[in-house]
Amino acid sequence: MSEKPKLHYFNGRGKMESIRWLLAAAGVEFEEEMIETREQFEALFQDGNLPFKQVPVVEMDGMKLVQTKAILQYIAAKYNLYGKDIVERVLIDMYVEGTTEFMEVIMSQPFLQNVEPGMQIDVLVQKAKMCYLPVYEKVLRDHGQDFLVGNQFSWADIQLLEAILMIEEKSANVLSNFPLLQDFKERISEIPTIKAFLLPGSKRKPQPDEKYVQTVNAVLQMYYKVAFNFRIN
Ligand SMILES: N[C@@H](CCC(=O)N[C@@H](CS)C(=O)NCC(=O)O)C(=O)O
Repeated sequence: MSEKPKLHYFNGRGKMESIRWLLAAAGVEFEEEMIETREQFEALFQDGNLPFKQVPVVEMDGMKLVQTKAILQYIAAKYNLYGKDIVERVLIDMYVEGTTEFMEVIMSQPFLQNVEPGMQIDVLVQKAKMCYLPVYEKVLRDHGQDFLVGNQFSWADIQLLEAILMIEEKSANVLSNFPLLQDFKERISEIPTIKAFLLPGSKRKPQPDEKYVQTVNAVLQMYYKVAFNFRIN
């Protein structure tokens, strides 16, 4: 029997959360090694085998996987959540890229300084309503099917649900003008593996709090002072 994947990351959402969602949706149990200190972070890379010295790191199938997108693509392909041909695959990639882009803006928000918090949330919600959600509503309307791609449950559906729930945390009625996305949310949330992941006590992480932000800042040290540049256009 193969070992459970082991996820190395902070005890919070960040770039690992979509990986947690995808594994959970695929029905794969996993373990987590939470990074709390700079020493732990550096120890991860001491053998020199991890090229970018960044997390997420996922140990699975005898490999230490890095780079979030590559990890997600591997898991999606392995568990048949990545379409049946290259046309479906590119659609899944396109839809996933859209949700990733949006979730990354939300994710970086607690680490930004000198921007008034209410202002950030207003901009995010407006952008979701005007630019992102209409794309997915239209896809569902145009083909009239239950899932985004190929009439089959895929990584694109999983990540869209993750993104919808994240936006709803900022604005509860954000789906009010998107009836097909409301139905989509209900439908995908009922898939047994996802339903279980949405229950309290699962490995799904809560919204970032002060402690999470402090830990990430302390572990990554200088990194956040230079890496984030908030784009609102
Ligand atoms: N392209 C990488 C970026 C990963 C990344 O920026 N990770 C951050 C934590 S969320 C990190 O480890 N930063 C430390 C560094 O770059 O030195 C991915 O998508 O996995």
